[in-house]
Amino acid sequence: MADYIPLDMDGKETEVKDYAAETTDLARPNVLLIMTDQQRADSLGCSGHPAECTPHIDELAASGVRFDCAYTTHPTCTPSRGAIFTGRYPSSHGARMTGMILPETERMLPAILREHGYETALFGKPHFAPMGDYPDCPSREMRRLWNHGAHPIESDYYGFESVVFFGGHGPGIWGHYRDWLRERDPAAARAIENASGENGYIRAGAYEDGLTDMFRSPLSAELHPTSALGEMVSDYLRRRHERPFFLVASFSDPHHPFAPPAEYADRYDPGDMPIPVPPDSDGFRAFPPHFGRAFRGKSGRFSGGGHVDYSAIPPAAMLRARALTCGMVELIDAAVGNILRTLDERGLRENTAIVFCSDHGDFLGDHGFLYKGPMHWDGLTRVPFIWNLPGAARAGAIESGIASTLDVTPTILELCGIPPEPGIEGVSLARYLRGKEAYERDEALTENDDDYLGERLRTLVTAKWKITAYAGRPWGELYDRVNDPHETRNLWDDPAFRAPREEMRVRLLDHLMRREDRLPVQRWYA
Ligand SMILES: [Ca+2]
Repeated sequence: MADYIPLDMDGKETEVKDYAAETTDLARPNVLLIMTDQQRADSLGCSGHPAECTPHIDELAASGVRFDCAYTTHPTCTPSRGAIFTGRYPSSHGARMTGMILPETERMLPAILREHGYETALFGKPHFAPMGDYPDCPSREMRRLWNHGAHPIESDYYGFESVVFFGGHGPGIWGHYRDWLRERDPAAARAIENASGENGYIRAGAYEDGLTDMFRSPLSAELHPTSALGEMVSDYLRRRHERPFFLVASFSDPHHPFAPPAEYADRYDPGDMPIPVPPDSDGFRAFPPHFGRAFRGKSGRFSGGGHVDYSAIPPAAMLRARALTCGMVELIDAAVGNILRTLDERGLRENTAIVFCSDHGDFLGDHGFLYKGPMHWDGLTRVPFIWNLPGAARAGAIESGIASTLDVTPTILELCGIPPEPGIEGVSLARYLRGKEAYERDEALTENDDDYLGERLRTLVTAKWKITAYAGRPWGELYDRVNDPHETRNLWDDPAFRAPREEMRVRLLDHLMRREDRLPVQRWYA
């Protein structure tokens, strides 16, 4: 790849940088990527959540840069995670929706870093392949294999030299966590194994107003997978490392079930939670047809939550889901605090770049929905995104420009002094983070191929507008983000907004064409 000069989105040769010189202030940094699953951007104290349950993550933001308008590339696990670890949109890396295997031919960030001398380790949930027990699926993450004693992932998984694997959600998580639990508390491990139900969920202590996936975890905070992950990552940091590390801590929470340990479950009063955006009073008639059908539980199926009749969920249960989520987020924050303390104790903080993000959000009651789906409102598509670089010029900054988790891979490569790979579609934030460049990104794309529903949608967000176009459909969505921040009025068919709709449609088309996959690379003229 040495002779390769990458092209930017406009097809121009990018500036050839002196990467060695760029990294002198942070030579060969360690990188710690902390990820969560299905966590909203507004769930943090530093982003304005009134519960203020995230003091440690807030500290990362206070001494780093928090992107206040960061968007996911896809609102479900595997496509979004694939984009975070390749810098390529789901339509380019190939895992277009969850339930697919991320192609192993993709150039993954850990593999590139490993080639450049990094030690690469992942703790927690990868979800690069399906986790369900599909008989014909060769996935190494599937529950049945692990629960029958196999350990199909130990090392060499998508460029990670070592993997401590957690599969699934809730207290019934499988993988190496089960081994840890068996050793730590054999009776608790047996109880989990005997009670595991569909999807590995264990239901215990359900709330009277709740859905079946709102309950108190039967595990104590100390034995909960979130705490276990914090402890395992801290143990890793205490070990001696001969090489710089790329370490991923990937929490399975606050993804549903809404099931924090008992002592965290009742800590937040549902009555104190921010009130969700109400469902459309007109039955979603001004929205694409699947919105109203999905709300009434009549959509058949879609990726994320197509099985639920949302119209039957009482508002009190939505507030309960929010309060339980606060409990899960607080436990994540405690685990992050554990990891940060260990970094400090080991003297690693001054040479470790830290990133905090989530793969996507959760409606959590907004517009009457829970979980996720092909409705790209902000609760789902906007994510926490914090960069904390030692000695960085912008400590404490809040960047309100549009950001994308597509930029994780190119940014980490540049921070580590490694040239960009062909095919990367994100842009590096490294120079911005170091205070050497102004912030430039002004739009972000969220893709969604929902094969269950037969919808292919693409959303482009700018400071002023959000547009969603549907392949082969006459309908779409247009929201005025400034005057309608809760996205309650779809302006797509409003004649008064025809001009901005067409401008945004052209801008979306231009973005799609400029970022279309550039692989394979042209090597010669003919
Ligand atoms: Ca997810």
